[in-house]
This record gives sequence, structure tokens and C-alpha cells, in this order.
Amino acid sequence: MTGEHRHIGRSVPPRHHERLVRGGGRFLADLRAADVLHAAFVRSPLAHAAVAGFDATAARRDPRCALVLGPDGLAGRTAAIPTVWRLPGQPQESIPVAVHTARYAGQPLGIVVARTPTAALDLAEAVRLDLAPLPPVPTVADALAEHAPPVVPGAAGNEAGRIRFGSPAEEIAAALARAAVVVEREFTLPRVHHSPLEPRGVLAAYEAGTGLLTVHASSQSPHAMRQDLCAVLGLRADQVRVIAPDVGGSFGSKVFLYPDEAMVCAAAVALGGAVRWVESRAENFTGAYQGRAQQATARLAVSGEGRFLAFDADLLADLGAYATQAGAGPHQVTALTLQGPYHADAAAATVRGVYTTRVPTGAYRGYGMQEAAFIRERLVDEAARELGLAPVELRLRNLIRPQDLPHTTHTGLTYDSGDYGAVLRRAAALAERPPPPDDPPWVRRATAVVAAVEISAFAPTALLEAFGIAWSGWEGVRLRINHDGTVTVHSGVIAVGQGIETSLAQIAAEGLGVPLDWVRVELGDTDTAPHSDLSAQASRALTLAGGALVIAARQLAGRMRALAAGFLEAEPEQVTLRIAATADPSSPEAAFHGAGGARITWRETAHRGYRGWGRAHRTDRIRLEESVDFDPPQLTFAHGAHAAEVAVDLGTGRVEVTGYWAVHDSGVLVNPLIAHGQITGGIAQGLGQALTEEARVDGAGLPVTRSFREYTLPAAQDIPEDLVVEHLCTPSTVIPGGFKGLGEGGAILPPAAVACAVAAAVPEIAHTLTSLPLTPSRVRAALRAAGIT
Ligand code: SMO
Repeated sequence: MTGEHRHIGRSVPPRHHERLVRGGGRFLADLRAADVLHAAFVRSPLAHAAVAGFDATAARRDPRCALVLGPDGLAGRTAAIPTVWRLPGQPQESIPVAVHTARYAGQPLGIVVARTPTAALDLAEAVRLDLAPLPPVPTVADALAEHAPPVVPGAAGNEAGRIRFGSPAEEIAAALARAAVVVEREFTLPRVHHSPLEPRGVLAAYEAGTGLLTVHASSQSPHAMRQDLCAVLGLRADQVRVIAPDVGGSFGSKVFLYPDEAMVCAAAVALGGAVRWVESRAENFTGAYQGRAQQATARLAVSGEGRFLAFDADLLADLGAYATQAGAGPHQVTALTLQGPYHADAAAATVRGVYTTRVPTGAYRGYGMQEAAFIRERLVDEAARELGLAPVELRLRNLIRPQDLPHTTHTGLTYDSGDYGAVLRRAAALAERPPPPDDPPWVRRATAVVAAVEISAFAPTALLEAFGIAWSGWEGVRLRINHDGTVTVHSGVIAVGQGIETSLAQIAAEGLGVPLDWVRVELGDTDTAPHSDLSAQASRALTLAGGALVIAARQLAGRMRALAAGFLEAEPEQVTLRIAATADPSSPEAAFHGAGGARITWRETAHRGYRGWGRAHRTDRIRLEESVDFDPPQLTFAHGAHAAEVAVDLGTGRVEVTGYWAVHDSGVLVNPLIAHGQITGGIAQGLGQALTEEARVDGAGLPVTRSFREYTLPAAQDIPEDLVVEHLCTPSTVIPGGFKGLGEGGAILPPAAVACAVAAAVPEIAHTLTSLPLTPSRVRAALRAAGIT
């Protein structure tokens, strides 16, 4: 193949972007169905209350009303949503759809279905709730206080369970005892809203005649949703089809089936028709699960020569009112990744899940790794300050070196490949520049560099089994050459705006040796996609679906070649596939060439293949199709280093990020343009969490952040113009094709980078920079306390 027909490594514009930008997207709210009815929810106005009455008499009398299901109606029609990842000791094993106690404000208690969306909202308001208030438990401190009101029956002291990862306690104690310096800090990573561009939504249609339930949902994991719906509604797998249309972002918030989504489907089944619900932004702020929500007491022990002896942390996970399907999963990943890219004699962390009367928390881009990076990098920084070492120097001294890889951490993660030092040094070099000459005296400016590893290829079956995670981790693809030579890829991973369709097409085109636009990628439909529980989560789609596709394309390319060789009466090794331009530049011709000028086109080969000609030349079967299930032998680890330059206004406490440099190693990049977009978007999201974002409630547990007026996302002007993203490449030794993930990578390091840069700029307040976000009021309070302002 000639150079211009290579596809991996090319910055091809993502195929659906133009359609989406021009308004051609088909998101949930764009879908139409015949005779569709509309749903609205009766939600709890209180954080904690017994539901003594749910009176829908008036609503039901209204001619616009089709159905109302309250706690009793739902109880007869729905079972609880099953748990996927439990904490040891966790008393509550699943999330009920029908409830008689409200445990957070915004919790759906019932569903109203009506002829129009407005009627549904009116009638939901007409339902009269009789609530007997119970004491709210809005914070983890409230939940753990002596005599705290119980949130979940059976959870003594509001603890959901606990688990410890890493080195034995004696090793940690010994390391602390021989340390020259031990830094210990309390950290707070607040709750945050995912804020996807498109809120949630479901269109469920049930046909009583066939018993088929077809669900369109703005979901990140259609197969997982189908599994949960079967359990909740008591339907067979072959009765339920879930389709994700265009999805406008998810970031972890659309991983799980929610009770309100299940209610829409239960209503469709009850009515024998189609029911639609499109979540409003206000509902998304109060009803959608939230992210982060972690408190930690953590310590780092360092020897006199600056060698890391131990990382140790006690993590408190604010689970909210229910443990979601993965419960404290992100916090467990914090514990697993606390050690990060460094050597240490010991490392361990304990996770305690705590129930509060707030909306449940769950996955958020980075899945515990952002929290780990913040805690670890701040501790490293503080230790450097105590030892009088430059923070970069202390990091470089302890980084795991390429010759140490593969390296297994104290929590059992085996890093496969990479050059952590090269990435850190490059980020530091990029960030080096003289301060501008015109900074006013009340501005302090400094730079910091931080580092992290990123789990990808989540996850080998054996690993999930060891953790007791009731999900499959492998990924399958089905690759087909059609009768005209075009190519179709089916995969269970889905597109959530990250451009995965384009990257998979590039891998298929490269492996088969055909033009890129001959490849179509079909995703998001449980009826046609290979099974996929985890789908587009956890920086995994490209590594696992892509890895499977590399194998499938290699196999199918071999079969096509063998077939063509048969027709050319040659041996497969004597046949070459060549792409040639034709009069029509948009349709090049691909042909197999044998000896003496003999040739057969790719298309004719496929066509004859479909007729069954040349069967003698095939090793196995007729169909030009390969299905490959890829279960990775182990995880693969991407890594990165970020440098932030900040200017701190000593008068106002405002932190401005004036420069940002990110260097990542995600192995072989399939599409550098998409990689750049992913990392850049993640950085923007991470900067929001560093500086402004916090989902808050008042003392009664009622949400305060209910719109983008109270909840500040970073805008374009908050992202530094000097934002540089670079990539080094150490191929994965685990994934065919050498790919590693990067979907979460950009979001993992910004809070650590910004906080460490503020610490460098104003060392007087460095020890206080352990809680996010670094709002002007928080920074100003620290400056005041330090007597600076
Ligand atoms: S936080 Mo992700 O959607 O695994």
C-alpha cells in the first residue's frame, strides 16, 4: 500500500461533525413516533420524607391524562435495578423504582403520562403528595455524626460498607516510622454536575401484540440499559431493544439506567404504546446523578533523600441516598490509582461509602483518577516544600522508569509501557518561559507540573471477576465486506460525541487496505451490535473495539486475499492489493494483482464471494464476515503530565490560568485531530472543576445549584489561549494496534495542576489548597488567614 492509503495516524475530520454542526443530528428530542404520549415526574420537594399519600384523583380526572403511576402502582410493575459493583458489607443491593420514602430532593416518586408535554407537567403538579418530613442528612459529616438519622435501613451509622486496597497496614506503619518527612492533609473533592450538552431522555414504545419494547435513550451503554430494563420490568432479553441515537455528551452520567427512565418504560408497557420524556435542564440539575463527592485524609512519607516511602489514604465517598449500580466504584479507583506513576515502598487506601440524603453519585470522566491525582500531586508538592526540593525534581526522582516496566503497583495494577519521565520533562520544558514584564505588584504568577497514569482497556474478564463486578469487560466487533465491496463495522461501543465512528473506520480501512469512505460504522443498537456492557466508558472504546477490529480486519483481509488469489490462480503471497485513482476522484479502484498483469477488483472479488464462487479457495466459511471478541490479557496504561501557569490576584483571590501544556502518551494515535479534541475538552472540563464547579445544597438538603446561573461552567474565555497538547508514543504492549485510551486523560490532571501552580505562586497558602474549587472567595479567605491581603 502506498503512503496516502494509510489511515491510522491521519487527522481525518470526524465524519459526523459536519452533520451535527449543521443541525442534522438526531438526538432523543428529535425523534418522532406515532401516537406518542408524554411523561412528567412527580418529584420529592424534600430531601427526606415518608410518602404518606400520593393522591392523583384530580390528575386522573383530566381528559388529557393517560396514566399516573405512583409508589403503589410502580410497586406492582417494577422490580429494583440490580447492583453491579457492591462494597463489602453494603446493605442496599439495588435501587428501587417504587419508593415510599423520599431520600433526596428531586427523587422521582411517580410518573404522569398525558397527551402533550405541557399537560404532563400540569398534571404532575396536580398530584397531591402527603409527605411526613424526616431529618435531612446533607453532608458526610452529618451522616457520620453520633446519633445521625439513618438514611438507609440496615446501614449502621450510615456507612454503606468499606474496602481496603494495597499494602498491609504494618508496611504503611513501618514506612511512616522511618520517614524523614510525613505530610498529611485533608482533601475535599466536591460534588459536581456532569452538565452534558444534551440532558437525558427516553422514548419507549411497547407493542402488546408482539411483546416487543423498543427504547430509544440518550444512553452511554445501551446493552447495560437493556439488561437492567429486563430485570426491572420482568421482560426477556429478546423482548427489549435499546437504541442510542446521537448522544450529546454523557461524561459518565448516562452509564446507568435511572429509576425515572425505568418509569417511562413501565408506563409504555402499561399503556401498550409509546411514551416520551425529554429531561429539562432543571431536572438534570436535580435528578441526574452527580460526580466526585470525595473527602480524604491522606499522607505521604518521604525519606531524607526524597524517596517516596508510602502513600496512604482514608477516603470517604458520599454515595448519596442510594449506592448506584457501581456504588463507590470511582472511589475504589481512587484507592487503586493513588500511587500513580511513582515508585513507593508501600501504598494503600481505604474507602468508606457513606449514605446522605442527596442525589446519588456515580461515574464522572476520570472515574476516581482525577481525585487520586489531586490528592497525590498536592501531597508530593507539599513534601517537596518541606524537603526544600524543587517539586519537578522530587517527581523525577520517584517516577517509574521505562526500564522498570512492566511494573506492578501495590494495588496490583501492572503498568505495561511508557516513558513517564520523558512526558514530565517535555511538559516542564514547554511551560518554561519568562514571566511577563508587566505583572502588577498584586499579581503572583507561577507554574507547576503534575503527572498521572490513566487506566484503559477496562477490563480483562479476570479482573472484573476478581473485583466481583457483575459486568462483562470484553468487547466484540463484527466486520463485514458487503457484496459490492463496501465494509460495515458493528460494535457495541457507542458514539457520545467523541468521534469513535471515525477512528473505528480508520482502523478497518487500514486493516483491509481499502479507501476510508468505503467503511460504514454502525453503533448503538442492541439488536445489531455485539454485546457490550461497558460500551463507551472508562477510556476503553478505542482500545477494546479497536483492538478487536485490528484482529478482525487482519483475518478478513487474509480471506479476501485467498479468495482473489484463487480467482487469479496464484498463491495468496503472490497477490497484492492496490488502490488506483479513476476518472472519478471520489471513487478509487481497489484490485488484487497477480502475476503477468492478471487482476481482479476488490468489488468483483466480494461479489463472487457472495455467489459462493471460489469456495475451494476458502479455509473456513462462505460469508465475508468476521466476529471477534477481544478480552484483553491485562489493562493498558496511558499516562500524561500537565503544566499550568496561573496568575493569582492577591486582592480578589481570583485565579487565572494563563498557560496550559499537556503531554500525553496514549500509544498509537488513530486520529491525532480527534485525540487533540478529546484532551482539550477534558482539560476544559477539569479546569471547571479546579476553579468554579460545585453542586451545592442548603442546610435542609435542598439543591442550590439548579441552573447555569448558580453553577458556573468554564466558558471559552476561561480556557487559556496558550493551550498546548502534545503526544509521545509508546505503543501498548497489550492491545493489537498499540492503542491506549485518552477519553478521560485530559480531565484527570487540571485540578492538580492548577492547585499546585497556585501553591507555587503563593507558598504562604500552599498547605490550604486541598479543597476544590479554588473560587476567589476560598482563595481570598486563605490569603486573609495568611495575612497577605
Ligand atoms: S466516567 Mo466514564 O463514563 O467511565
